[in-house]
Amino acid sequence: MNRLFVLALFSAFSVSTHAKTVNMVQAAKAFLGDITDEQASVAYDDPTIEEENKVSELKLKVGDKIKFMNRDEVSHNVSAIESKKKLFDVALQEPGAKNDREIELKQKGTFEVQCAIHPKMKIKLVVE
Ligand SMILES: [Cu+2]
Repeated sequence: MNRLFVLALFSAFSVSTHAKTVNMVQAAKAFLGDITDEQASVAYDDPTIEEENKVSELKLKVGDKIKFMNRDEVSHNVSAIESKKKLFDVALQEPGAKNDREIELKQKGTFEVQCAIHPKMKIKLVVE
């Protein structure tokens, strides 16, 4: 095996092992980090859960994934845009685990993740 091949193999391996999936839970009309279903079910009545887990900025890499999990009592409609260019569109997502959507990030940039229904739900997403 030549050295370049070994290096290429190593880089491919390290890229795939570093890719991660971040859970974004929609509860109490906010994007919350990795909270349990039990926390999500009471988030609306317990503002401390929202305060402690609210995500307003995310820094990820190309190849990483975001799993949108609607644990709210209402539907959400999440997309990510940069200027007018769309990175992804989760579209209308009803509550429940069966509607979880995993999005792979395929493009670098600084995007705004937002919900079309709830303008206050926003995340600044930086993909490197
Ligand atoms: Cu929403």
